[in-house]
Amino acid sequence: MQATAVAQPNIALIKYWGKRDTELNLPAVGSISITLSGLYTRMHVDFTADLEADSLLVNGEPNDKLLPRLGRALDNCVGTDRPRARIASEANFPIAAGLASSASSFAALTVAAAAALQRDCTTAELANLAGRASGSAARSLYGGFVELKNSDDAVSVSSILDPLDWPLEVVVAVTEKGPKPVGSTEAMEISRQTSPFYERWITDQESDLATAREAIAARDFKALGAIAEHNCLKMHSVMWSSRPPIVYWSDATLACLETIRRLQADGVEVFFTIDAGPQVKAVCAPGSAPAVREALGATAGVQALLDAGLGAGARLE
Ligand code: 2P0
Repeated sequence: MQATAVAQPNIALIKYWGKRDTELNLPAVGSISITLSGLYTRMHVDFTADLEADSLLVNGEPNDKLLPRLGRALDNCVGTDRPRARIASEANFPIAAGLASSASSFAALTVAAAAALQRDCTTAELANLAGRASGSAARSLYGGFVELKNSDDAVSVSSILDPLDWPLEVVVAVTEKGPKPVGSTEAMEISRQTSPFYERWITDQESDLATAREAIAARDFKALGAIAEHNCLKMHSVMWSSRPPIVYWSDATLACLETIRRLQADGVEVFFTIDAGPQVKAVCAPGSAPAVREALGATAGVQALLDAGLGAGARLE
């Protein structure tokens, strides 16, 4: 009754921020993301009949703080009458720092848990189960360019372009390695309840999704960059205008944006996106990554760079 799965984080180009149902963890808006290669979470789940309690190792260290949420995800995935589990997780990038570690963790956990108990689930079912644990995790079940749409009381997720058809690259500028001040689950609810911009964020999302979808279909880098940057800054405006304000940026975040603006002015094909954390993700057209890497590496406050291409969906090992 054990299995191991690997999943890669994904970065939303058109973001998910806000829930329409907190009980079922259903997003208020659709989203479009790219699944990364190079960064991964590997999750081993071992259900054992005589265990008294679940346990969790994260990169080899016991972790009781994250355990309850993973235990709830297992309950939700395979039922509360499940045997207790030994869970071991391993990631090659910082967790809980706005690098989408919950997406890859819950995608891998769901795939491993279902396989360990020989549940015969389709990818669409696994995506919904992963999404119950973390909205963005539903997208990491699929590779390349991925769209998440809302349906009645579920999500419907699909790959809209294969990575080989448009092999973009991503340079992540890590500006802080510590955990973020407020988790996105809590922050989204604060925004929904208090930001005067929240309603407009929701109503404009369909049009941003359509623009991004068209840009991806046409492989139009400029158009995709323009809508992705706009959607990202709009989401952060919702966060900043919440009460209390939710500000994930640091001065290094802004310095990275300035570097990217300078690269764009010099004709380098790159755009930025920023999630619930201070890291800046620079999305690069094929061939642009070396120049972006060099410029971000020389930007004040950048502590490390991570390189990624576009990768595959979650899978068993
Ligand atoms: C996204 N983020 O679309 C957006 C952009 C962060 C900013 O999805 O509450 O960890 O677990 O469903 O998936 C992060 O939120 O939130 C996220 P929950 P999740 O990638």
